[in-house]
Amino acid sequence: MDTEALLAEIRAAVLDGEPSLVKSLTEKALEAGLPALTIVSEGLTEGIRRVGEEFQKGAYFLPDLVRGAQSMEIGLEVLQPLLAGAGEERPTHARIVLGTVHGDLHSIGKNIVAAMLKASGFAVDDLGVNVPVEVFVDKVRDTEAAFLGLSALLTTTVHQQEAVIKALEAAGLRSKVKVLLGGAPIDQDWADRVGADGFAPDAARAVEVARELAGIR
Ligand code: B1M
Repeated sequence: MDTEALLAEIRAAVLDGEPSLVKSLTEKALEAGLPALTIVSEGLTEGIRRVGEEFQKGAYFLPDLVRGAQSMEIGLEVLQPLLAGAGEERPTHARIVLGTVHGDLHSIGKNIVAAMLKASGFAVDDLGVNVPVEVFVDKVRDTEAAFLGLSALLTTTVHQQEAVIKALEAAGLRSKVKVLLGGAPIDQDWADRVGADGFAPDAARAVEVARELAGIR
C-alpha cells in the first residue's frame, strides 16, 4: 500500500472510531517510512477534524466523539515517543507550564504541543486538563517558569485564558512569564485582546513562537 493510501485509511479509521485498526495502521505507516508528524497532521488530526464536522452536523453523537478521540489517542501513543525525541539528550531551553483551562477536558492538541516542545528541548510541566486559574498561578510561582501555555477548545472556556492572565497580574507575576495561547477557537486577535505574548494555531508553530519569545534561533 502506498503512503497516501495508508494516510487515507488512518483518517477513515479515526472517523469510524476503530482504535485497534488505527494502532496497526499507524505502526504500518511508520514502517513505510512516513514521518511521525505527517502521520499526526495528515492522518490522525484530519480524521478527528472530520469526526468534529459530523458531530457539528448532528450525524455523530457524543459516543462517536469519544470513540474518535480514543482512536486518535491510541495512534498518538505509538507516535509520542518519536515526537518527543525519546532517548535523545537535548539541552533544556526553558521551562513551560502547560495545561487546558478550567471547564475544558480536551487534551489531544495540548498533548501534541507538549510532545513537540519537549522534542525541541523545553522542560514541560503538563498540568493536564480542567486546570483552575490558581493552580496555573501557583505552578508558575513555584517553578519560576519562563512560559505558561494555555489551551482552550470551547468557546465557553476561552475566557479562562483571560482570567489566568488577570490572576498573574494580580499576583505580580505577569512580567516574569510569557503567556502563549492556543486551541481551535483561538486566534491572534483574541491573544492580543487579552494581552497574551503569543498565539499558535498548531503544535509546530507553538514551538516556533516559544523559541522566538525565548530568543532562540
Ligand atoms: Co469536543 N468539542 N466536546 N470532545 N471536540 C469540539 C472542540 C467541537 C468544536 C466539536 C464540534 O461541535 N464541531 C465542540 C466545541 C464547540 C464550541 O465550543 N463552539 C465540542 C463540544 C461541543 C464538546 C462537548 C461540549 C460535547 C458534549 O458534551 N455535548 C464536550 C465538552 C467537554 C468539556 O471539555 N467540558 C466535548 C467533549 C469531547 C471529548 C471528551 C469526547 C473529546 C476530547 C477527548 C480528549 O481530548 N481527550 C472531544 C473531541 C475529540 C473534539 C474534537 C472532535 C476534536 C478535538 C481534537 O482533539 N482535535 C473537536 C472538533 C475540532 O476541534 N475540530 C471538538 C485534534 C487536535 C490535534 O487539534 O485540539 O485543535 P486541537 O489542537 C491543535 C491546535 O488547536 C493547537 O495545536 C494543536 C495541535 O496542532 N493547540 C495549541 C491546542 N492547544 C494549544 C496550546 C498552545 C498552542 C497551540 O499553546 C499553549
